[in-house]
Amino acid sequence: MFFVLACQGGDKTAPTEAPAASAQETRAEQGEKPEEAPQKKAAAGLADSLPNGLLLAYSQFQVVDGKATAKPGPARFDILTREGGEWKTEIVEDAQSNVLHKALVLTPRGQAPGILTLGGSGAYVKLWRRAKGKLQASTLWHAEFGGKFNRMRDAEIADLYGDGTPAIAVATHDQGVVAVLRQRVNKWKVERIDKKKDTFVHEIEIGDLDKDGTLEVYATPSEPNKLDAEAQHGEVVRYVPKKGEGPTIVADLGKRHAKEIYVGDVDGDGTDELYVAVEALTKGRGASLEILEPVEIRRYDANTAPDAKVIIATIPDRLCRFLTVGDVDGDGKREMVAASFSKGLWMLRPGKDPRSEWGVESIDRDSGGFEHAALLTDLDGDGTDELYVAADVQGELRRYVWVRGRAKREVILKRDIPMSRMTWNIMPAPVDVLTASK
Ligand SMILES: [Ca+2]
Ligand SMILES: [Ca+2]
Ligand SMILES: [Ca+2]
Ligand SMILES: [Ca+2]
Repeated sequence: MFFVLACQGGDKTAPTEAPAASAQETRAEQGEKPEEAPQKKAAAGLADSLPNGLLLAYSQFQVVDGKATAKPGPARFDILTREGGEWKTEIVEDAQSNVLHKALVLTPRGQAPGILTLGGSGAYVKLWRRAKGKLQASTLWHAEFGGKFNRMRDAEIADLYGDGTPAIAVATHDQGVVAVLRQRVNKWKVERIDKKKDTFVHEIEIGDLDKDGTLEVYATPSEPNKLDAEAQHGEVVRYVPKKGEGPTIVADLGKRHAKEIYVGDVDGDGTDELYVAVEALTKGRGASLEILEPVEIRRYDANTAPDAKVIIATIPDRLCRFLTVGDVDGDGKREMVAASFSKGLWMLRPGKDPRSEWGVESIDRDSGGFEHAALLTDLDGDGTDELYVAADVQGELRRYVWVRGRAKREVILKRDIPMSRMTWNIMPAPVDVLTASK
């Protein structure tokens, strides 16, 4: 039963240059039961087919004797669509990297859309398109930065130069490189707009906080990740590529740092603002780890001082790696969902004054993950956003819809060995783009 379902959904597509194909074949030959089965049962109100699907970016780990090891397998992204009353998964592996941090749709000027991926170790930005049904990648940028790690960590796409051409702003590890990829006739030109020794840049966001019509790029450089509880300094910096400006520090986080930021007009006043999920200040380690100051969600407007602490919410956890924004109840006002490491999902709603404390309520405590990737998006196109969450601790991809003010959870996918995979990002995409020329 599981196998049949997985076969229907599991058209594994290997990139042409990836030697991973043999590994996949081996797995199939051994008759190993696919570890993941799409959940067939639909919740009330879930249509048999959806016009939009999801792109899920993963690292995966080899399984020995039923247990996940620390040994990474090839990087992977999944294309998830819903057709004929079933969720269907197409798996794409890329052996040139051991992690894909993000997969998203890119439509270059004058070209058909493709799927852009950001890979780590090796660091690759690739664009995937179908040829005779198979997804094949072309490399837009490959780099070795000269440090210990080579990772493309995040990217956002926008018309940064106001010339009608999408540009790709990219964050990398571990030499602080921030780059903008600009479309040229037959290639993408890489402009490095920053570099800093031994620095991880985790996240990119794009918006127009000062409302001058020119887009700004925001990034989160920090000291290299430390697994112990020592302080890790970080900041948020701004670049204005069109004006050649930056980096300019917009948030100085002192002994703390952030891996997650969000830029957008959440409060609906017509101007973008920046939200920074500042990780906790902790003492001790392991079982004696103590949270001195929990996760804070801080707000910065164009005129907010870098050392200001406009805290709109605190989350009683150590880490918060995902903020996602949408309208879960269709009232035209936007909500923010914060996905924290081990304390679940949180709903944040601005009150009368969106520059002071917001309402915070727990959506689901039983949801966790190191990244805990989450996305509010309207896959069924009914005007309200659903919440999609990769609960990696539970090994489930879940969907939440709000019914009479309460979040209702359903499971889309479940894997037997939760630790065998880590979900780094979830992005929406139109089904016709995902399946074009299939
Ligand atoms: Ca601006
Ligand atoms: Ca606003
Ligand atoms: Ca709302
Ligand atoms: Ca919807």
